[in-house]
Amino acid sequence: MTQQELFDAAKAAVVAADEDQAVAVAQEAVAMGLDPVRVIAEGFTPGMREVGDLFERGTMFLPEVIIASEAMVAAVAVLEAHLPADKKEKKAGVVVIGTIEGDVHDIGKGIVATLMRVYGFEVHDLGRDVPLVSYVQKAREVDATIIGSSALMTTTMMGQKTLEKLLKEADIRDRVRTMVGGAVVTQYWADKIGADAYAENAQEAVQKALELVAG
Ligand code: HCB
Repeated sequence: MTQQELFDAAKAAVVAADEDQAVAVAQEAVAMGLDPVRVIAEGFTPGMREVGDLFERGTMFLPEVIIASEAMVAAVAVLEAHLPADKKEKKAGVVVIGTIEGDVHDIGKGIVATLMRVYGFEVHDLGRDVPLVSYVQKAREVDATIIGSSALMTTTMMGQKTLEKLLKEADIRDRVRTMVGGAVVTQYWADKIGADAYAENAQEAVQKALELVAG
């Protein structure tokens, strides 16, 4: 199997909501020595995007989306186990990350958190459906450098705007950098609410996080 064929097989397994097949493809990728980050980004993630399109068009229904996302999570777990362990002696920074309250979408946020750990960040993952005040509390507690929030719905992205306000009210906005992401979020939205960075995917999230701590 070529690399491109494997990416196609990964996408197909998620679209077919076939967990066994998705795990088998992930294991094959490991056996082939492929970069786990590329397999997630160029194989499984496009599959999940296709699932979203099918759901939107009414040709796939919520129970199938749930099974497809379980297939993706299982495959990503296989690949994440093969990411290089963080061996950096100096911490890149402290990150608090979570999916905004009211939102249960956490696959992408989980990938971002994992990749940030690989790049030497100390990551505190608050999970999903996270009350806004929890970001503020955790950031204070661990003296966070970066707060990353994820929103996949137009309703919950409003929480990212409120979070900016809460951080100012708590008087810690000038001590942390904020990064926003998630399917519905854009650079325009980040600029509009005054977030310090927007990342379209996990690799970009790491790159922007490194720039934020450097700058
Ligand atoms: Co869900 N859902 N869903 N869903 N879902 C979306 C998000 C829609 C866009 C689908 C659609 O209509 N086309 C839509 C939202 C529409 C909108 O508001 N504009 C939607 C809806 C409506 C809903 C429900 C309301 C459906 C219902 O109940 N009727 C419900 C929400 C309930 C709730 O949250 N209160 C719901 C439920 C579900 C599940 C449970 C079935 C499942 C989630 C499982 C889980 O996450 N544990 C699910 C899924 C899987 C999706 C889609 C199909 C895929 C999301 C995904 O995992 N993508 C999604 C369609 C889509 O996104 N196009 C659909 C793959 C990951 C890897 O990409 O974008 O999340 P990502 O993350 C990237 C990137 O954004 C960035 O890096 C990540 C890695 O590369 N990033 C960050 C993410 N977070 C970051 C944070 C940072 O700081 C920086 C970068």
